[in-house]
Amino acid sequence: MRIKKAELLALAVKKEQYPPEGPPEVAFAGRSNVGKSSLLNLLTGRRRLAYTSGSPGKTQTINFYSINDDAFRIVDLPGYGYAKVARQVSEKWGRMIEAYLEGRQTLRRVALLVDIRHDPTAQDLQLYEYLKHYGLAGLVVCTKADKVGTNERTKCVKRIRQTLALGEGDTLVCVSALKKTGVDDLLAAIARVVG
Ligand SMILES: Nc1nc2c(ncn2[C@@H]2O[C@H](COP(=O)(O)OP(=O)(O)OP(=O)(O)O)[C@@H](O)[C@H]2O)c(=O)[nH]1
Ligand SMILES: [Mg+2]
Repeated sequence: MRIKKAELLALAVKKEQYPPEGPPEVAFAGRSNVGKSSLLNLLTGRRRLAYTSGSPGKTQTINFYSINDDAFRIVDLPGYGYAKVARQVSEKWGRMIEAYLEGRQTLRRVALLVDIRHDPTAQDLQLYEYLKHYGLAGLVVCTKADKVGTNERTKCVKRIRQTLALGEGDTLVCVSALKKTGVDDLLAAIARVVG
């Protein structure tokens, strides 16, 4: 599969702001700064489709993107785990994301993004368990693969698989937005869930 066209459909906080349910959706979730928005730009070949930032907390709304004339959608979620965000704000974000994850009939899968260099955090684990419960788990993306060498990468991937208790049927893909690697693998995995 190739992404030939991508357009922003909606920025949403509340359900009323979601675009009507249509084609299947895949969402990107993970810690702030892990590279969700960068990944969207990488996959779509558009450098500034989604805004990215060196400081965490850039994406604050649920952003719906229509891909290939609405063959499917990619949904860029706000990140979690940003220490400087007040607890009240972070609870609001949690509810915002939960409302989407629980209520969206057309949501097929949530890709959990984790930084390849770090062991998944307690919040990553918590989200992953939650995704399992809702039948949305099974796709993990290790971002910033350019930050580690080949040998290190194997070790990191093994550790991440162990921490998240991934099984044979679960897919793990390594990507680098910087080096533009992993696109084909991830698109293949996405095609399997939205196809
Ligand atoms: N080296 C490297 N840096 C990356 C990669 N992907 C993202 N980054 C950098 O990581 C930072 C955060 O990227 P974003 O895509 O904005 O992260 P996000 O997950 O959307 O963050 P929030 O919107 O805050 O949740 C930016 O400075 C990116 O340039 C990558 O593959 N390699
Ligand atoms: Mg973002």
